[in-house]
Amino acid sequence: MGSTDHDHRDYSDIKDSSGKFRRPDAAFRNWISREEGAEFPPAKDRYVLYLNLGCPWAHRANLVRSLKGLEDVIQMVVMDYVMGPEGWVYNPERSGTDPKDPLYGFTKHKELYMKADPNYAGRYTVPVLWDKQKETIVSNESSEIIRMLYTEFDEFLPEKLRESNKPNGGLLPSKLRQQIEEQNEWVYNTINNGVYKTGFAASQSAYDENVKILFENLDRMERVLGEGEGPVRHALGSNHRHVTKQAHQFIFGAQLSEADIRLYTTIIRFDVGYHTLFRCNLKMIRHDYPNLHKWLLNLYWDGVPEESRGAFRSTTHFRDIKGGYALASRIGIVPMGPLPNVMPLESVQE
Ligand SMILES: N[C@@H](CCC(=O)N[C@@H](CS)C(=O)NCC(=O)O)C(=O)O
Repeated sequence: MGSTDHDHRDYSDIKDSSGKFRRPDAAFRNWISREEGAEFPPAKDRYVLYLNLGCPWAHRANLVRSLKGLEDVIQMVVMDYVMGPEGWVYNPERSGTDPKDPLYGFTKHKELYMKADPNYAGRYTVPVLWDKQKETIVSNESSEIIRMLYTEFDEFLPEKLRESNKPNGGLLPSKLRQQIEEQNEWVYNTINNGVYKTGFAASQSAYDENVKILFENLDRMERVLGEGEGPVRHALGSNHRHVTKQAHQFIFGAQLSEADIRLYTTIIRFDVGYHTLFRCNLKMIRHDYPNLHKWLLNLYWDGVPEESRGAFRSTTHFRDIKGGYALASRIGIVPMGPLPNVMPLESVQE
């Protein structure tokens, strides 16, 4: 294996004996809650989101913070997309990031984990939701952080941005919850984490197996987004025949939900990152998946601004995505294409 100019940590330590990539579970799993006596109650300017702009899991949290309009309620600290030997670091040279940790002056993310728990022995992952008052990590699991952000800070927001006032029940409506959970399960295993299982496969057989599963499930999602099949039919019950093209902008029809958020951060990285650098190269979103591509561009270019509020585009940073994967894949050379990073909306409009 040739070395790169950058001395960075890689993922070669997290594979099993057959060369399969296994993502370890997050370690800090507390919840911010409005309930009386909660250990971590919601408050303005008490919590800080630590992340970088390359990581898809961190992107979920950044996206929901913007979608919800929580920029003035929850502080955000941005690290570099390049890792040092001990994990994520700050880079005073990189525009659009914090030169060092504004709370403690740390230069490495590891130091924040050590402050929370001096005996911590796991990975120093992003995102992290930090409590300035208790000086500890609330959570480092993105799927749980985003759920806290949907509802628990609503008292600090204008009426119309509160989940209880959203006409369709918000990002995780109770009537769709079970279907969203079911979809999260297969999408996580085969697509969100499927690209990592493919890209970090350390044997030919692990790669061959996972690349096939990934594309079978992208094909499945393409069908789900097509008319007449998938969750829209269930969500709308017997009225499914009346679903119009117009109504079918999101995975669950006319409303943006958690399912869109969790899929977006992987699909927007697909052509520019995973296709080349993770060898997920049987097909591309822009050329081979018309429904997924249309769905993606509708989110990125704000096709339904009342739902997406410019948040998908404003939290997507291609420099950090392309640079981050170039290093994570150990190649270290950032591919120029495909260009443009994202196609114009007109390319999918009839
Ligand atoms: N389950 C976590 C996974 C987070 C994660 O693996 N983040 C990666 C970046 S994409 C990371 O920080 N890795 C650091 C390391 O492995 O040292 C979540 O969804 O929040």
